[in-house]
Amino acid sequence: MSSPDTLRHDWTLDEVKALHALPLTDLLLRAQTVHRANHAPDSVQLCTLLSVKTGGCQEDCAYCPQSSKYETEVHPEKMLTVDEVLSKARQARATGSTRFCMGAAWRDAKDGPAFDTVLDMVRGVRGLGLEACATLGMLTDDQARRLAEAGLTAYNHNIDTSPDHYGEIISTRRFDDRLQTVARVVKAGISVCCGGIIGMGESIDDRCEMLRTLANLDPHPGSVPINALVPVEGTPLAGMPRIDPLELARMCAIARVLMPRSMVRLSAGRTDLSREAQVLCFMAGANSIFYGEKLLTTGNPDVLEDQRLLSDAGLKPMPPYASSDPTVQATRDKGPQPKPGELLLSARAIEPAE
Ligand code: SAM
Ligand code: DTB
Ligand code: SF4
Repeated sequence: MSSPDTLRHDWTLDEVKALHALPLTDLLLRAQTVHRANHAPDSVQLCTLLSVKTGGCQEDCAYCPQSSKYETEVHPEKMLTVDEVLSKARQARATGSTRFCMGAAWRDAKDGPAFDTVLDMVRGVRGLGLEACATLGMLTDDQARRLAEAGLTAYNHNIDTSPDHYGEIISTRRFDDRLQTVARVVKAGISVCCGGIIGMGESIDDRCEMLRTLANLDPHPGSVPINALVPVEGTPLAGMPRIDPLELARMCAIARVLMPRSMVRLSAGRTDLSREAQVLCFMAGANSIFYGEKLLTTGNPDVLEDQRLLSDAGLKPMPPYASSDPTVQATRDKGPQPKPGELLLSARAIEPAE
């Protein structure tokens, strides 16, 4: 067994499967050991999502309510204004969130006024003292560079599942297209947020292969969102059974062992998890959550509920830029700087709920 802080990028599928096959208690012990060697064990990063351009997407991702190929309750909306977005970002900051992630239902970002507006949103969010993240679909090198220049901290672009299972889920783009955008984000000096979804009918081997692909990226993604499928009426995956929370904890633990310094984000699906299951995921090395009553179009636990969970478990919100990803650190000094008053506000710890 390698030391708990060694970074490897040569994991084999057999090694990952062997981790998956461990008794959960043994796997949790390994993950905790790695976690404690690399992170403050009592801190959880709070990230807030906002859909800045909802619905009408041309892709056919089988899990997604925003695809125009499926009849769901999500309908195309016009893009939010910079003021609307910054008002939501201020609200998120007031509840203790430190990263604000803006999502657009795009196959790829198109140059022009909409992209320029996103750049203004990024600058505005950074000006509030928050880390800024965006998820806009595929990017060109030049778009990645412009996002970096605007001060973007991180870019979310998930591989979603294994290369083998990918064709069952999405037909309108290739797995390699995703990896290409991830490489462009790295090149531009933006922290990569890249993870996937479980509960889409994939095998255990697919889950292991997905984690292996992420862990063999060099550098490792700065954050790794682990989503449980939110089955949405009207999408092809609407009838999928909910995944076993122990499987989610197992995925968090394996991600932690494979990618010791990355933030492992317990992402979509928390509304179906008990408090105990969520604490198990934190024990397994998850140290980040989406925080706020909405993900992009579906629900997430209430802010008060999450504050109470953290406080009852003796966990505290992580300050901004506390991630050990050097790229996150470097973006702090690039792009718009917050005024001193704004910085103080964002560093304020949330009050524990009564
Ligand atoms: N359109 C961009 C893209 O696909 O990269 C950005 C937005 S897209 C909604 C971001 C990610 O949300 C997807 O890659 C997927 O991992 C996740 N996601 C979407 N719908 C989901 C669902 N129903 N359950 C779990 N995760 C979901
Ligand atoms: C990620 O991995 N999960 C988030 C974020 N990155 C963009 C999105 C989850 C979306 C869940 C379905 C919805 O709310 O539309
Ligand atoms: Fe479009 Fe992203 Fe949804 Fe796929 S996941 S349909 S690319 S918004």
